[in-house]
Amino acid sequence: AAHEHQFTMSSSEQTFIAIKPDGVQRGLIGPIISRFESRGFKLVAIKLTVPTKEHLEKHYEDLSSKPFFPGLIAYMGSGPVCAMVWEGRDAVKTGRVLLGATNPAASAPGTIRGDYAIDVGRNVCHGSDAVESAKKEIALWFKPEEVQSWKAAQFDWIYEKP
Ligand code: IDP
Ligand code: MG
Repeated sequence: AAHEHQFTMSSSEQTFIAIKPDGVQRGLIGPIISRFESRGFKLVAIKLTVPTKEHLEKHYEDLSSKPFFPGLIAYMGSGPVCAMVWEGRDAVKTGRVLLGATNPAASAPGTIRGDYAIDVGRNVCHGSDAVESAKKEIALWFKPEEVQSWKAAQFDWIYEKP
């Protein structure tokens, strides 16, 4: 299915985006949401939540052996996170482009991390790195009924073909 997604023009690909505690504290929920909205992506789920240590250890399980892992878990659990699901064509890949590089020092101006962050350990926003991990993350952060299916009135003005 991951393979299939890469070669279709599906406008219903979903990605998990989360504004981290520093982004929430710094008043960046609005500006970050605006970038996804104005690009043409559709918001299908959103909640403000303080994730537990167990939840974060699962979310970042691939990084458990990294030296920065304990600090990462403490940072991510230090306050509310704005968890979201955004939908649209190539939402995963384009979401990562909107985010910029993991290290803000390497992120181009115009990207979220390139405009709002300096330190890799305070990089304001998370985005899934692949369609498969997006599916896993969405299932971890949201119940199926928390993800809305709706038709955006502007759809035909954003996509030539569905
Ligand atoms: P990503 O968020 O761009 O996908 P990952 O490699 O998945 O980057 O790392 C997850 C998060 O862990 C990063 O967003 C960042 O907050 C943190 N992180 C990654 N590398 C470092 C590091 O070298 N020092 C401190 N924190 C790091
Ligand atoms: Mg990652």
